[in-house]
Amino acid sequence: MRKLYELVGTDPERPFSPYVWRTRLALAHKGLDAERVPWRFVEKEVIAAHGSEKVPVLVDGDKTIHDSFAIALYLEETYPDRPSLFGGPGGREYIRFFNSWGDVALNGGIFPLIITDILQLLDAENAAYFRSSREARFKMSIEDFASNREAKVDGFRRSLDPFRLTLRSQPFLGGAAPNYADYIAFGPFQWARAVSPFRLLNEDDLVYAWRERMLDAFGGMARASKGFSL
Ligand SMILES: N[C@@H](CCC(=O)N[C@@H](CS)C(=O)NCC(=O)O)C(=O)O
Repeated sequence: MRKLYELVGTDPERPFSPYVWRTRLALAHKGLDAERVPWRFVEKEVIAAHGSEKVPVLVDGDKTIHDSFAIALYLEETYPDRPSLFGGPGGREYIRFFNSWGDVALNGGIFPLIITDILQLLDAENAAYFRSSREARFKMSIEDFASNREAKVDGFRRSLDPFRLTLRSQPFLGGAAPNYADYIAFGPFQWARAVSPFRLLNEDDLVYAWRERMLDAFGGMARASKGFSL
């Protein structure tokens, strides 16, 4: 019995956490099923029972793991006979750096571009929690944080140059096939796709083509989830 708690708003069919998407793809990579349990920001007591304040939370038999990177490590260690998430020895340590880059450059770069759209997906209680917790974190209003996104998106696109240069030589960060580096990078894009019609990438961008390949991975699992067409 495996269960994955995933963040949703009013629509349980529109999961939007970048971290949970990393875990969804890691489970698919390992060929493992999990029952998806919709969870909303204010339902703190549900995951507190599993020792966490955030999702993803994975319950696998009698084990509970939280934090997307810890879950990836757990899956690699517990299911070594399934395809490797980290591309073998050494990959795990290397991808730890990539996880930090994904959090800082991708999640951080995308957040101001889509944050106002997230509010539209939440009911009044969750929207009030989201606003107050994020405004406390950013020390400014959500509207100020989100201001001028048409100009900010240029800087975000430029920040993807190392990614773009890599994709000149290989279709995935993992090489010929995706691995956990791709799931780290894709989670933030799938988050944006789920919540916002704002265009992050131009169609002639190698990163756009990579995102298309990721949307098609595992039988189009991510593409089948509710999102805006980009
Ligand atoms: N480092 C964690 C971050 C998890 C995280 O921030 N999850 C968000 C959803 S995207 C959350 O559950 N937030 C709860 C809250 O803001 O109260 C991971 O990689 O799993």
